[in-house]
Amino acid sequence: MARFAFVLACALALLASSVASGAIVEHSFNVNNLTITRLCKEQSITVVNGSYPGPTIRVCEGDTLVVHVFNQSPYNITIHWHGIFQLLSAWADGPVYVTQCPILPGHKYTYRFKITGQEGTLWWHAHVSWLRATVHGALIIHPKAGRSFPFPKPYQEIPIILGEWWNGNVVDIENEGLATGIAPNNSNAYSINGLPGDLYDCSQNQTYQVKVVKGKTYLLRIINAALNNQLFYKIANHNMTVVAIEAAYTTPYITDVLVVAPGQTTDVLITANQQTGSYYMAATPYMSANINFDNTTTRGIIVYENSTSSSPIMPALPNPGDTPTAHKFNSNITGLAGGPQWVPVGPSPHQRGRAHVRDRWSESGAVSRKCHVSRSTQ
Ligand SMILES: *[C@@H]1O[C@H](CO)[C@@H](O)[C@H](O)[C@H]1NC(C)=O
Ligand SMILES: *[C@@H]1O[C@H](CO)[C@@H](O)[C@H](O)[C@H]1NC(C)=O
Ligand SMILES: *[C@@H]1O[C@H](CO)[C@@H](O)[C@H](O)[C@H]1NC(C)=O
Ligand SMILES: *[C@@H]1O[C@H](CO)[C@@H](O)[C@H](O)[C@H]1NC(C)=O
Ligand SMILES: *[C@@H]1O[C@H](CO)[C@@H](O)[C@H](O)[C@H]1NC(C)=O
Ligand SMILES: *[C@@H]1O[C@H](CO)[C@@H](O)[C@H](O)[C@H]1NC(C)=O
Ligand SMILES: *[C@@H]1O[C@H](CO)[C@@H](O)[C@H](O)[C@H]1NC(C)=O
Ligand SMILES: *[C@@H]1O[C@H](CO)[C@@H](O)[C@H](O)[C@H]1NC(C)=O
Ligand SMILES: CC(=O)N[C@H]1CO[C@H](CO)[C@@H](O)[C@@H]1O
Repeated sequence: MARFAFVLACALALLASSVASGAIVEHSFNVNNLTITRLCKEQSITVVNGSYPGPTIRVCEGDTLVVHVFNQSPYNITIHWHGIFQLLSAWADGPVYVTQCPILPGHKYTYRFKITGQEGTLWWHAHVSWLRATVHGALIIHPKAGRSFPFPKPYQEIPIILGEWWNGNVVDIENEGLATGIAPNNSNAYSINGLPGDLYDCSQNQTYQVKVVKGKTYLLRIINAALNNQLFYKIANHNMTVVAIEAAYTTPYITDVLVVAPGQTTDVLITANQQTGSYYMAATPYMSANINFDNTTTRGIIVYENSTSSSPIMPALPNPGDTPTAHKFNSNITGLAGGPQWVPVGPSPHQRGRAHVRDRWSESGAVSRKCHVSRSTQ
């Protein structure tokens, strides 16, 4: 239903404006507390609009996105539009103390920027402290009306947000790490669309499930919203065809495993072409360094329509240190030369590989907390 509504909205935008100018898509975000139970424990987390993950934003390439952020949380907040080029709108990018002062508790701020030259999946997240652990959501950019994907139209699109969960307040956990100089506490779980899945305590009923129809092809929009770890992602018995990363189309690449670094996105097509039944999708870390990390596994279930199976098939996952698998995947991804929004960069498509891996601290705010911009801008 949502998908059809969205297609309609794109068509209306086409009627209402010229093809070139795009529509204005306007939303409000209320940043507030949510009391939630995970891993046997009730705790208060910071989210947008009372949901974890937060709302999915959908635009068409060429649209202008306007988001009014009302900070009803006890924390300083900014929102970063991860991966958006921000052409001529750098001040809307969101990293705290880099492009703006924080939105103080009780204050509001409006982000306004045009999205051009990008199609696919990105995401938005808080860019203050570790709050992005729970303040995040998908940002989906469709081709503008009259244009199509450079691959067959999928039956349905399914956002898959991989998250990282702490038993405890993430701001306190970060501050504890900064104060002691010792690595902050590891996370206690990973999650799929906010649910840790049945390998964790008290989480049997918190396992993400999605229904598919045999014979249909689905576009999974996979986002690694974890803070610290690259993740392997697999679906039992199903290959995936990678068609985009970071809102840029790729040469279609068939694989049975993905590696997605924190902050990165990968769009894949899967066809429900196996026996009617149920199949686990699972994410587990890829970690080549010899350090202590959260080595747990999150999983969700793909259920074929009319399946009567009560024991889903589990994929065999790579070991955390499986660098050959990670390298094979990363080194095989190339841009879709000549495809929509393609811009030749550098001497060869192979040099347009995946972006560098974000380092543990790069977004956590080891920066000055002084702000010289007048409060009236907030
Ligand atoms: C967030 O919640 C507000 C208040 O209920 C609502 O007006 C707004 O449409 C919601 N935003 C999104 C993106 O769903
Ligand atoms: C929101 O959560 C924070 C952190 O747990 C807590 O300090 C604050 O009192 C909560 N505020 C409300 C209004 O519940
Ligand atoms: C970090 O983990 C330790 C050991 O489990 C725990 O005692 C401490 O409360 C945790 N810190 C925070 C801020 O939750
Ligand atoms: C899970 O759901 C079932 C059925 O609704 C219920 O009987 C069971 O107690 C729940 N388990 C947990 C751990 O919440
Ligand atoms: C997955 O792709 C590989 C290589 O193209 C192929 O050998 C294999 O049969 C495929 N597996 C499934 C389940 O489609
Ligand atoms: C995860 O790490 C712990 C502690 O290092 C270890 O005991 C455990 O076997 C590891 N689990 C997996 C699945 O690798
Ligand atoms: C599922 O079962 C219903 C009722 O028997 C049937 O109409 C439908 O076509 C089946 N779906 C698939 C994908 O086989
Ligand atoms: C929130 O931002 C203001 C303005 O930069 C700053 O003075 C204050 O220390 C910040 N609060 C926290 C808890 O970082
Ligand atoms: C299909 C393809 O491009 N395969 C390449 C994947 O990467 C490895 C190196 O890691 C190459 O050997 C393969 O040819």
